[in-house]
Amino acid sequence: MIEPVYIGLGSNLGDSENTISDAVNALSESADITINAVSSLYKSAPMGPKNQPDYFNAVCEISTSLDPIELLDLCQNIESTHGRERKGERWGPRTLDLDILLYSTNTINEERLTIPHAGIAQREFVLVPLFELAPTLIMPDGRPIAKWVADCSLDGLSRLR
Ligand code: ROI
Repeated sequence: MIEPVYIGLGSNLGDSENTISDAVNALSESADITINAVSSLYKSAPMGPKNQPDYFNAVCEISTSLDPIELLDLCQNIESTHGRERKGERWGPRTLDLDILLYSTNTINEERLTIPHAGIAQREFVLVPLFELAPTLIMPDGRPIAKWVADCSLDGLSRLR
């Protein structure tokens, strides 16, 4: 299916800016993915434990012929290539996080994958870059993304470039 899919990128360990641009390049190297747009880069205060560095966040829009689980596998491979370790610490710092935020208008509830990504409504570091790319997007609950942004605290978020 070739319909817009949105991927959230986050990093707060190492050279986060480079890691995020490398991750976009890695996605674009897949024959099954076209990058349509990449948001500005944002800096955001950590959600969860505060004793970790600020995060860099961005969102990209892709078209892909991969199904959601194939795309998840690819994202997890790219995370591993960038030194991501899954140590089980909940909401700890990470070199790279790639989250499938939206996969067209699909709702998915599987063991490995929840789409829309859980917690998206509280995450200004996801909603604001997503809004930048798709200001007229209708979210899976039928409400416009502008309403989701309006209902979300924007404290601690800044746009870098
Ligand atoms: N906080 C911010 N600001 N940005 C993230 O990408 C991010 N990712 C996470 C948790 C630990 C929830 N906090 C975050 O996974």
